[in-house]
Amino acid sequence: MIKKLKRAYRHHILKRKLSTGWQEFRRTGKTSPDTYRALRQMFVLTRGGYNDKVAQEIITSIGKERNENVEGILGYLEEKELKEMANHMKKDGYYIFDSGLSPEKISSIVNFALEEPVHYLNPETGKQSVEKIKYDPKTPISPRYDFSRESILKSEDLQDLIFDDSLLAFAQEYLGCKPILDHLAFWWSQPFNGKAKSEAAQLYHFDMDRIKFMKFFFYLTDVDTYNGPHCYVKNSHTKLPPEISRDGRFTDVDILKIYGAQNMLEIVGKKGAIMAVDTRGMHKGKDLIKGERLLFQIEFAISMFGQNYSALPKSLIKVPYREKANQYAYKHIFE
Ligand SMILES: O=C(O)CCC(=O)C(=O)O
Ligand SMILES: [Fe+2]
Repeated sequence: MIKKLKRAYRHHILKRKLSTGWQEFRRTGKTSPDTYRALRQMFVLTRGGYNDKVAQEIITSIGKERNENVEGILGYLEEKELKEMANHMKKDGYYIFDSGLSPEKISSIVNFALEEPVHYLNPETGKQSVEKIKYDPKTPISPRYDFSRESILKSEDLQDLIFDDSLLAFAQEYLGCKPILDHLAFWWSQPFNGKAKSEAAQLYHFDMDRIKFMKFFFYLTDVDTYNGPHCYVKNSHTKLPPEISRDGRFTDVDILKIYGAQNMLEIVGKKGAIMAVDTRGMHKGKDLIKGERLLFQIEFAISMFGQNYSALPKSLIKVPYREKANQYAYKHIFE
């Protein structure tokens, strides 16, 4: 009884905070750290119910654009095929595409990632370095090396993916309304004796940056069980089980007990592989035993409400995409 009352009180407080937060967001386009914290707490408290309800309202109010015969990196797709693929993802929480990046594109992106200076996760402090270094495959100093979003935009190949019509169309089918590009990430991973696993996203967790979102993952190196496959718990993107009653990181043993081995997937793949993942579900990158992994990631959401990332300068957009960047899907992260 006391527990129930406590929960009701907490729910009431969070609801009030979020309602104020939404008003502020409508006015300013920004979410305060306090509101963002409330979003994460409400996600856990309602086991995702709050997100589902608010998402439905947003989806209805924004609506969809027609996806007629889209062409892009995922191939030439009719609406029916897009729907089928998105339905698989709605069921499982992830989808692995048949098509992938061409060998030319892969080597061009890898060369870029070997030349462009990168921040690294400092294993002592658990923070990202301010300085940038050149990634050296032979001298590991960290489990993870993240390119800044400004660096990402220097690559024309990556911009081709960021502005790809087929990815956008798939995101719309999955999310249910016109999607917004809301985040980009690109990083190298190396073995590092299991150090800084939490900061390197190598322990199971859920992401909760937005009300509803999804990520495209691109493997730029061959990924097997030893060099950091993305691990995903099948069908964990729906209601949170009662055992997951907090935010944070979870051990493999916790996850095994709650979801069962049959649902714990290691997504291995050749370089060039493309997948879509709803990382509201439980996931991690497996820490590496040998080799390396280079991964590019594009995130789409239904609303920017949530985590605040600084805007990116429009001037970084390459000529072919300057016009496109003004469209609804892209304009939110550029200024
Ligand atoms: O490294 C991975 O495969 C997972 C990274 C992760 O947690 C994320 O992108 O949200
Ligand atoms: Fe994550």
